[in-house]
Amino acid sequence: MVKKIDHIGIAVKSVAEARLFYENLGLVCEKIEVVESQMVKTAFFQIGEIHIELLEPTSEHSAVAKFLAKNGEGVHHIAYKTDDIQGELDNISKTGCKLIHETPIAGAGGKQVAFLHPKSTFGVLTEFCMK
Ligand code: CMX
Repeated sequence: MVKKIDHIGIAVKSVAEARLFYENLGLVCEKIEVVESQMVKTAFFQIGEIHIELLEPTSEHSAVAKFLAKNGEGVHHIAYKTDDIQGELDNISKTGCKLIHETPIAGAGGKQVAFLHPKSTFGVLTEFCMK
């Protein structure tokens, strides 16, 4: 079972510009990290038990670059925390849900992550993540 929402990913053109909005809300940027495998620069802000993750593409080939070109800036994905990421993937795939990753990959913050296709999740790109 998923435990809670871990973070909400927001696609932005520039982390340097967008972070100011969140800092003006009083949130503190915990870290900025480039995730090479996903071709993104990320910035994390904690609020309560969850995080806001800003996502800036580092390459025109990034999934986030494609999202920005089509939709502009905005909510990109919701990530759910789990203690058994492979179990979540196996369970949800049995329901017919289309997986983007059949096994976890390395994500930001040393987490294992895996995405479900938005066409199987009522239009919301969905991530499982596990520390
Ligand atoms: N939310 C909702 N729908 C989305 C979406 C998103 N973030 N990204 C794409 N889609 C929609 C597209 O609009 C398209 O819809 P239509 O067919 O109605 O036009 C559909 O999904 C398929 O899109 P596509 O153009 O065929 O495929 P893409 O090449 O854009 O790939 C996706 C889409 C989700 C498979 C790809 O973005 C992916 O693999 N994402 C997972 C990895 C990722 O997003 N990494 C970045 C974040 C990493 C991090 O958090 O560290």
